[in-house]
Amino acid sequence: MARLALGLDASTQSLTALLFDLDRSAVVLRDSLPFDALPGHGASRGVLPNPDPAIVHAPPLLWAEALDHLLGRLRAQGAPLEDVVAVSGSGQQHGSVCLAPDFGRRLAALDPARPLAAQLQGCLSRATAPIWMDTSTRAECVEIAQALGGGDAAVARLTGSAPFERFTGPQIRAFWKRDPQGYTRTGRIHLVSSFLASLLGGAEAPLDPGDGAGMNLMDIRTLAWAPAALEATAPDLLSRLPALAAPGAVLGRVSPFWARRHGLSPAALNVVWSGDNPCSLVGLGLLSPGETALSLGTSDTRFSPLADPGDSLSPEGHVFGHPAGGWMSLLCFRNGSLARERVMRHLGLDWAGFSAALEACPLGNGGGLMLPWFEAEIVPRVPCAGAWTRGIREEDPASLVRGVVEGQMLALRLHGDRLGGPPSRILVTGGASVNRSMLQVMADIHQCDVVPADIQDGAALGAALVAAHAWRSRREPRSWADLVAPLAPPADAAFRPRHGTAPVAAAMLEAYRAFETETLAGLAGRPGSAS
Ligand code: XUL
Repeated sequence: MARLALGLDASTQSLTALLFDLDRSAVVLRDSLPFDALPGHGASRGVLPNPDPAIVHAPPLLWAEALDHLLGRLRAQGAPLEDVVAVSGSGQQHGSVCLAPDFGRRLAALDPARPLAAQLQGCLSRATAPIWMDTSTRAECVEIAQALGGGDAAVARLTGSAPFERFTGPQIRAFWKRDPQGYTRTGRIHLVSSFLASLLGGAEAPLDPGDGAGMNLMDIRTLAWAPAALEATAPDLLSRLPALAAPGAVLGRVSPFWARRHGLSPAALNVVWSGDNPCSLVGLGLLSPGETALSLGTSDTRFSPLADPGDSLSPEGHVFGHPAGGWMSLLCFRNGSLARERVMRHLGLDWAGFSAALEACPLGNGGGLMLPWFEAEIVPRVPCAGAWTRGIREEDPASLVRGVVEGQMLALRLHGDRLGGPPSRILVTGGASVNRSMLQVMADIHQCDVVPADIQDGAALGAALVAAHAWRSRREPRSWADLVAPLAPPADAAFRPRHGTAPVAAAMLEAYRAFETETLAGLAGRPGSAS
């Protein structure tokens, strides 16, 4: 009989399941259910329409139905769910599900003969869940920073992040202000991760420090709720929050509901879930500080394990718990592919032409620099759009393409090193990671190896590995490193920094730092667009 770990990933638009074979260290089955396949909840691509673009909510019962449907579909396909020894999951971060006080009792009484979502009608004290795309809580962020004293930096020092609109604390404060009666009716506020783990376990599940840190409510050092942050957010909040568990904690067995309904082994361990970013870190096998991931997507994201949350917490970045223990840093640069595509389209190029232009100009761009803030930027915080250039030859495609790519890499290094420390090696994922010339620029500027990591469904894989590790640790001591080693991408695919590029990169970084500092000082307090 195989021994399988089931990893689930509830992302914005779909629910994905992976079965990981513990003996073969390999993924043996994958299935993904787009939420659009379940049309009964009024959502499109996982979110509910709203006339106000700042308000982005999702219907929580859609997630419940998706879990029921996907496990049923796996069973119908003949997936050996009876061989599953442990289950864990990954959830889109920050989204909050408000539940009536009897939620836990109702979970324990679910009837396996009936669909799950129908039985949860009436459990919600708020019909919809604000998710990470919601930006409607600026006022609450300011109020929380004021109430805690010391501004954004103080909130970041306490909770690992400055108050952000999408974080759960500001969202809870907005709920309490806008609908005090709804707040009073709420017995428990789960995140997407702990809501789904509760459904799997048939009992209220705790949060792990990876997802708990995405709320502006947890003390990032002690990994316990921070009373001052709770106080600054909403009244009587502690009793409404789930417990916080250790990373990878075993919560018990999956509920008999799942065994009877879909044939999941009743002996399978129910392991605490985490957020999708912490799970992706595990899926990429990143365990030690220095090992860094760059995901090149619409936005570019940099994340790496951290030994210590440190004192130099950045009001632009985030520190979360690491599902394998310790901490992780995360920085999200809004102008990723967004900016690259803007330059590509402006020059009438395709990606091959973009790469050729990049290679036509040597490292350093003859002293030219670009601050690639085509849209308002998150890191550093730039409220107005504008691609600021110095010494870029506007009529020369090579100079412009190199300007945007080098500007992005220098920003990744400058701000990434500040929060996450210098990388020893970079694993690069996401659509743009196929652009080889860009990876060479990345290696030259960061002065470390850059390895393309073709890992599918990193968050679901990370969740499966968390489940696998929890199950193994109960039997034989097995290190995290042993578990992830067989999945490492081949090192011979690495891009290495080219000989002689270290001093060039160091000079570029200094010039970029100075240009950025000057430009930000000039922009301070200046609203509107700079482009
Ligand atoms: C992280 C964040 C997103 C969501 C996406 O802070 O908001 O990455 O986790 O699912």
